[in-house]
Amino acid sequence: MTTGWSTVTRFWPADWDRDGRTDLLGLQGADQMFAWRNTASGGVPSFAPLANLGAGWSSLTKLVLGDFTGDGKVDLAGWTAWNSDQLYVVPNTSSGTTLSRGQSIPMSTGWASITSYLVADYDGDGRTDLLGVQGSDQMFTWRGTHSGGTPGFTALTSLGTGWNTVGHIPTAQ
Ligand SMILES: [Ca+2]
Ligand SMILES: [Ca+2]
Repeated sequence: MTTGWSTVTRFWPADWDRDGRTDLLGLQGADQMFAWRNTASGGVPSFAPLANLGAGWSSLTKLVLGDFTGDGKVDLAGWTAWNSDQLYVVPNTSSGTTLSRGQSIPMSTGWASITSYLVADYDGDGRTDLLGVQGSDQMFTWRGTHSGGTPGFTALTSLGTGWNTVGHIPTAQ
């Protein structure tokens, strides 16, 4: 495929333009996000030149992917790495073959004590929820309540303690 990947520190597969083909998102260093649109055809893999999704990503930790706005396009979420513990949603604003992201949208606070979390539609209503482990033992859920393209989550609900006895839950560390 392409060269120039030695500066990419982390990357994620995600269909960022929602065309049914898996694209790549990658952090260059800690701060700059790029996206490579999948242009595969006829069984031959290929990628478009990188698109710039902006800087400032080092301020967010524990990035996860999910459709948090309800438009069918996968978004990013993470919480501030220092000086506060606020969850942000970074909406996917891509249109056609142009990859882009919108301004980060602040959600709830209180995330500093969450050690790992995952994305799932836990209540089966079609909206993406979050599940997180506080410390190693207590699990919480935040139900997704997005409406009209605006992301939202309920206050947390406890799923009880004893989760430190359960291994291998796939979460964002
Ligand atoms: Ca795609
Ligand atoms: Ca979305």
